[in-house]
Amino acid sequence: MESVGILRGQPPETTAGPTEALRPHAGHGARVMPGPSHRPDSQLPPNPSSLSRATGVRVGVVLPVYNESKLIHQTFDAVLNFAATHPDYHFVFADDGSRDGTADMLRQRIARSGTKQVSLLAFPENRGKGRTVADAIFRSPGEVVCFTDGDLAYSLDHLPLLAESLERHDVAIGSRSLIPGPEKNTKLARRVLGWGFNRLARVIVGLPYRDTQAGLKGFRREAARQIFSRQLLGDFSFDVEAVFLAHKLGYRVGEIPARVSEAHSYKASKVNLLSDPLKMFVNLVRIRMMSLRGLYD
Ligand SMILES: Nc1nc2c(ncn2[C@@H]2O[C@H](COP(=O)(O)OP(=O)(O)O)[C@@H](O)[C@H]2O)c(=O)[nH]1
Ligand SMILES: [Mg+2]
Repeated sequence: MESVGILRGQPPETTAGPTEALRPHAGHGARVMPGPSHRPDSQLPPNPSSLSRATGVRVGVVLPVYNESKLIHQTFDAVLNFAATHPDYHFVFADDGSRDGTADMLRQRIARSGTKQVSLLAFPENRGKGRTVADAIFRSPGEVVCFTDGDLAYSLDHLPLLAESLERHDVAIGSRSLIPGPEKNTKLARRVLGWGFNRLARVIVGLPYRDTQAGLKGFRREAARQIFSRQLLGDFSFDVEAVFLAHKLGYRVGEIPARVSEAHSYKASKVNLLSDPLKMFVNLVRIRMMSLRGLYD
């Protein structure tokens, strides 16, 4: 399968501009996400499409990271180990303005390791996880493109399962609900909020899935292009919006069990348990309204 740039007839570059050009809705006036104002400092090859063909990248993996300096060496070691036994995978770390040196650490590790299987896409300012993941997906090589949280909340062993599901589906999403209760490694408050949110997602935007929010998802390339070119919301609402778009566009969506690692349950989250659920509720209503107004068409 060809990559985004080839399909659109425009070679993707490592600057933010051309990515926006791939988005049919960019000049729509309804875009909620702020437009890119900076060139990313990127070590990605200039043309991910040619990389995909030249090196036979089958699975591209985007790892969003923000202020993860405490964990980044551990994550990088795990990625290098995985890459060594999976030569058809390519990883893109996606950082936007970490203030704790995460991007510098990654830059050094990539240079020192000499690996061709890991790249860094670093924006100078924080723009939110959703927007950064979407931009990295557009630039990532691979017949299929996945993203998974850069703090390795889900072990890399999940990736082959996602890729396998993408042989049968256009989109595959990780679901913590498919893991039995006691093994979920998620705090009770998050589980209750997650349950409530997914019920609301069912009622407000008609999604039949029990977990839209796990940071573990994969897409066939054309599905990724169709979905991420329509995205209007950044931040943590981008997950449910991506699943909503997959559903609305009629793509086959598969679910795989997503097991949160035990270590992750002790880690501080960037999700605010008071303000974020409220924002996400408002965003569900916005998704519904924007869909009714035809802004996703
Ligand atoms: N690039 C980028 N990554 C982010 C941002 N916010 C969170 N992340 C990353 O997204 C992943 C999930 O965030 P986290 O705070 O761990 O959320 P939680 O596990 O759901 O509590 C982690 O790897 C974070 O480093 C952001 O603004 N930009
Ligand atoms: Mg996390």
